[in-house]
Amino acid sequence: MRAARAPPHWPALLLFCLCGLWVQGCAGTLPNHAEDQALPTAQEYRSENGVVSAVLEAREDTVKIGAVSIDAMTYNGSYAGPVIRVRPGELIRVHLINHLREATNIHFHGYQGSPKGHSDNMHVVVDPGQSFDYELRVPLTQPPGLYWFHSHLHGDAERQVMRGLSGTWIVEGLADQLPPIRGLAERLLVFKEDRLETSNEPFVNQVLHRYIRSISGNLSTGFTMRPGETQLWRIANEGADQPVRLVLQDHTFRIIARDGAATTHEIDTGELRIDPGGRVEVLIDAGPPGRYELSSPGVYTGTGKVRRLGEVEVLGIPEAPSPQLTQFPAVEDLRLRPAASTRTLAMTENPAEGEFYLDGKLFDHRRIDTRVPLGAIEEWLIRNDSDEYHSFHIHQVSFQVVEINDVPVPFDGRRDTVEVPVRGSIRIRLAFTDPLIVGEFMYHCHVLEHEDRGMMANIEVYDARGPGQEICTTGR
Ligand SMILES: [Cu+2]
Repeated sequence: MRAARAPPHWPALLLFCLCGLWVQGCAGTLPNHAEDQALPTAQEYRSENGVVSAVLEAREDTVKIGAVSIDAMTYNGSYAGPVIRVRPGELIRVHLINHLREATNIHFHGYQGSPKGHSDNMHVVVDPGQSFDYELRVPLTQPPGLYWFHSHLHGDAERQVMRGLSGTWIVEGLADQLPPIRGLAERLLVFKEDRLETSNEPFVNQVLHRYIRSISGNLSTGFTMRPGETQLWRIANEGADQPVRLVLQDHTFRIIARDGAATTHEIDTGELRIDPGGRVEVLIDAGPPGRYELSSPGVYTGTGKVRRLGEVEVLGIPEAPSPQLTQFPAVEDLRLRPAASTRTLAMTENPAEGEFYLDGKLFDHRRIDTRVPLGAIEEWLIRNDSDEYHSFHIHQVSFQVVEINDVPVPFDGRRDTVEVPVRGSIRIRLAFTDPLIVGEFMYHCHVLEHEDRGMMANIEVYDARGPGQEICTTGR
């Protein structure tokens, strides 16, 4: 471990136009590969006596995604990534061994505990051949739901995540908050993306255009449901740069949680959109017997192109759908609290230089960009003063979106990752009220290409009263 990250060396990657990627990437229909038809069993770690212990070996691997071989970086050989299941109050121990030929580290996305020491500390750098013991106490107040962890090494995060260095953590207890979902069949869908610089395979070139979007480690997937059966799908976008759009033919997604936290009510939609780093948890009520296509419409192409991701076959003995959810956990509407400070944040870029900025500055790990006293409720206006897609994410705290493009947004819960519209803005409220988060952490664009190229900043939450003083901790 090094104590701090040296100034970044920019990897010799080509700047990659998001629009161009989607224009190329979404056409065509994938052939059915027999090996695609089942979701692989993830390597799962569960807690014993309040502790979940995982050994994660970061290494280079050649992995098969459907019929396509890619040069991957994985934890323990699994491209889809391991899964850690934990409950609030328990301890996560991860022994990271770096077998790569380059440095790496791990960020636990959505973790609302300490950013210091061996916890979710972004100043940790694990050099090749070295190891590091992460130890994270899951706060009792951590919302139960879906989270993920990934490499967060500034300058290399996009490439390492694209090649596979991520996994999933699930905080158990969602059914305690939403009892009608107890006992439902549960599916975990992990989306990742990779792009190959070259390929000799016509299928990869002509159908995939060398853009490998995978679903739980496969090019496509398929599974069955009974007519009327309700399932819980937990869907994570662990891709580096791209939003995921998802449609299940003739079916509705009943959103019950987003970014690991229950929403304030059920939100029904025919099409999911998940920003990079984002997660949703949805209920699906299976329709009449038949085969239904799972697909991803293209983003920004305007051409209506669709990538087929698999299908759900509905067959067997009918079941009664689970009842509508009427009771959701109480979450405070942060608009009802006075904001101690209002800040404005601009996302800008210089395409000619391949540089991306927050407030006109490239990231510098030695610089604290924002200082916030513990206990503050703040309002941030985040502007996208550029012509491309950005996604805002902050470590350690979730936030409430109150406006998009100056239009008020109905309160429906907290997020930790959200799109900032092109040439538009979002206004969010953040509660820096939990003493656990005192320390330094980061906020950034979760298009990791942009983060690597500078669109990130440091925040310090400090305890103005000094350690050991009473601080109001309501308003999470
Ligand atoms: Cu961005």
